[in-house]
Amino acid sequence: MKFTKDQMLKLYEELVHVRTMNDKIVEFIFGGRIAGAIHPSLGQEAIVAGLMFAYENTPYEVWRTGTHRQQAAMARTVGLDGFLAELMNRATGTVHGIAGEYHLVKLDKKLLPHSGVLGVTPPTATGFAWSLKLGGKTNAVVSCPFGDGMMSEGYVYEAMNIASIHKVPILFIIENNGMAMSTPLEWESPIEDLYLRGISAGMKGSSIDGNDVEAVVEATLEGLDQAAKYNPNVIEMKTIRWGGHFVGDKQEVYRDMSFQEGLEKHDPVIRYEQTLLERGVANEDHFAKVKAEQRKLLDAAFEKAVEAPFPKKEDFLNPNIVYTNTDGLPL
Ligand SMILES: Cc1ncc(C[n+]2csc(CCOP(=O)(O)OP(=O)(O)O)c2C)c(N)n1
Repeated sequence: MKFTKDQMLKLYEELVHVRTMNDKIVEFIFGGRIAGAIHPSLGQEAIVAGLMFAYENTPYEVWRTGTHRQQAAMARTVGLDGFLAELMNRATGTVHGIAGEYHLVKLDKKLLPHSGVLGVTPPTATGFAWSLKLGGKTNAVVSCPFGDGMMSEGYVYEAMNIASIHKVPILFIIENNGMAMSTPLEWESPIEDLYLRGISAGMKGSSIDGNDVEAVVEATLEGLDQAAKYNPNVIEMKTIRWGGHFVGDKQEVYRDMSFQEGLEKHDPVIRYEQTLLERGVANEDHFAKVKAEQRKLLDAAFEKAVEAPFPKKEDFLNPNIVYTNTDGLPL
């Protein structure tokens, strides 16, 4: 795909947006301003930014599942202010702050459920995509990103098998960051290339450099296109988890920390800056400007969210709040 100058600048802005959101999450947790186990996408920004861009630049209606590492993409789907308030369990959140990011569902915004139980999301997403086909809905697809650890759960194989047999309009995206909590990939998989799991289910599949934001966009657009033609498929995006499993997790206790050597070579933001410099599309002043703008935007958004009140006790028992509204369903 040939990216226009505007598209390249937009992609850079998205990368910086995702990186800044990660930085803000770390700042708020270590600053004692929010609590809970939050799993940022530090080092994996190209996947989050690339998916956000692809979802907004495909001709298809994209129903999508979130993950515990895709805060920025989920925020883009449901709205930044509502998402951040939800992340912080504030009453102004997308679903009144009672779901948090893990249990957030917003059907009228095409955000499908994702489960905290590893492995459950691909089967439910496959069922939803199958219903789109059975209901005669065309030009609508499901995008289902998940990690390498989840790929080892039995349900995921079954989901891929069913999707392949019934030609369901779904794109499976495996974010292979080489770690599942404290388990390195080689302890849970005898093969390094996880897209082969999809091939074994009879789907098309590929493996790409998940730290190359343009490669993520191109592969995702193609994968969505195939899915819309009832060719379910899988893309493995290889990346590196920089931090612990969640903010505050002491990964040095269990992880071989040699992965940190030369890490900047894989930094998706630095890499794209080099690409834009080489192409003469942007300069250092532009990079600094975008970083300052994103910082300002997210400083304000995080402050607004954290200042909001918590939900009331009654909200947790209110069925109109607890259960998702099915108004957004297409069929
Ligand atoms: C069935 C189940 N087992 C274990 C867990 C605990 N757990 C939560 S996230 C996670 C690792 C997920 O790894 P991966 O799918 O690679 O995603 P990543 O966190 O690396 O993005 C584990 C083991 C869980 N939530 N559900």
